Amino acid sequence: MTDLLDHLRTAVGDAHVLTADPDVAAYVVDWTGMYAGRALAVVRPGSTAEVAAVVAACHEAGVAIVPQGGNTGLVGGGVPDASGEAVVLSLGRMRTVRAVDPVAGTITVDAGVVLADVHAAAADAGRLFPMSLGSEGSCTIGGNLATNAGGTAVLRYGMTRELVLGLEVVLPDGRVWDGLRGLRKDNTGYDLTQLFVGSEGTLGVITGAVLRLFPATPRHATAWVAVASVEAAVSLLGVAQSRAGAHLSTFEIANRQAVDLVLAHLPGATDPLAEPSDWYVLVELAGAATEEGLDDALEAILGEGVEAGLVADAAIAGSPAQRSALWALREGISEAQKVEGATLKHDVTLPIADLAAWATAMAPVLEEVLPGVRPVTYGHVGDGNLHYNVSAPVLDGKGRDAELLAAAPDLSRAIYDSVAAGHGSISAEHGLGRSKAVAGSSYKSGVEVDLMRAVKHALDPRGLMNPGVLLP
Ligand code: FAD
Ligand code: 2HG
Ligand code: ZN
Repeated sequence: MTDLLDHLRTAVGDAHVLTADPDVAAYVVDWTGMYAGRALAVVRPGSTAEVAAVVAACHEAGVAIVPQGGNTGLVGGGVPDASGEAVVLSLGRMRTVRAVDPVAGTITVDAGVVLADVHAAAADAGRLFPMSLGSEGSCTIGGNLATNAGGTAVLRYGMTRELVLGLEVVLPDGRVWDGLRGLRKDNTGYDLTQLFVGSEGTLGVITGAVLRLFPATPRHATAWVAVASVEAAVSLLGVAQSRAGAHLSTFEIANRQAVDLVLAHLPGATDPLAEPSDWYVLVELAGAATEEGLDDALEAILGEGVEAGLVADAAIAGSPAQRSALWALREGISEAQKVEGATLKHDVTLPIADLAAWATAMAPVLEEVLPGVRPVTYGHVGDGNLHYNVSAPVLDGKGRDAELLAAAPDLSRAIYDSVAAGHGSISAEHGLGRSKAVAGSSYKSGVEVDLMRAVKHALDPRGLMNPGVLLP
């Protein structure tokens, strides 16, 4: 392997090939702390040509590559396994915004550009890049594309795959595919761009992307709403859709357990409502600077919700600071649950009409597997997507994480079997990574798995791109 390391140093410079334990430490453990591996080296190329040279050298040496962006993934897909045989290829130095075209509505970026920096570049041009994730200060466009990330703006703008027009990709043998065309219309064969979206680093390394921009929406009307049940939340969604139409940009849900964790663990978080509720919804309408009437529309939604017995109470943001405080209650849940202790994550989608009955039926099933287990349920109810995450039972004031981890296979199987029976998906937006690679294939038909394997084999016949991720 000395030869390979020499080649890598020649390709990217000595300073960007990391091998010492303290230097690689941050790259081999994921955000959750549940996935920790070892790496032959961490390589940090600074350009597409350098990525191509690194990939070609690894291909030649038969060494596996784990692409990594911001390392905020939640399914263990961006960190190596325990073998220590793979190279982690970090896109962290590729942070150039290559071009912004407000009239065409496009922005062209390096894959390592952080999502928040894309927001800022779009805003500087008077436009909006709508993807919105709690991790947006660290996650990268390459990671967003590789996971087909969702988030809180999917309801209005769609998943990442709906926000991309073209890609530049370094293929597993080191060749570069330049698909940075950015055309709205291009019916010239298979859609290769979409093939790489959601491929989780298993088909190539994304090095650049042309993304779609939208008109800016600087006006907001935001409310934190107490509702009695998931059923009430879904009914209120219907009211909001009818009253706000295309202005409805966010409709998120959280149970009391989730909000309690935020209030307990995140400094400055406060409950805006006097009485506790079993469930909450964060509703936001957004519009252009010239659009008036968002506040009236929000009040009409809440008024109709109260009359229909769906809404128990609500806090409306009266200032940008209040809006941020309401958002923090929702966006802080992942972090708060991590501070609380071990988390079993289940990122599920079901038909929206079935969500309420599913969540109601699931709680007693989990209680039977592990008495006292705490469902921390939240997510993108407007997309039919719940984060049905589970925290440990508390006994004598202490979370019993070891019991939770011991029961994890049974708890997750119960949840996934029930989701599959309900014609849902066991990964709505986080991908399969390492944590769900086996489960992902087991809930698909043989035909579907065969097709996926055929695509993988066609692009990466030597199986060097992120082995063990997505496909077991
Ligand atoms: P990484 O974690 O580095 O990698 C993720 C996967 O993509 C890995 O398989 C990796 O190999 C691959 N990859 C990364 N870069 C490339 C590349 N350039 N080319 C090829 N493959 C690559 N996700 C959502 O969908 N919705 C949410 O609302 C959401 N909220 C989050 C909130 C928090 C607090 C956190 C910690 C995470 C959240 N996530 C969410 C998950 C995560 O942020 C997303 O999956 C994000 O898209 C990952 O980007 P990243 O740059 O960190 O990728
Ligand atoms: C969210 O919606 C993210 O907040 C993270 O998708 C969910 O941590 C999680 O399980
Ligand atoms: Zn989410």
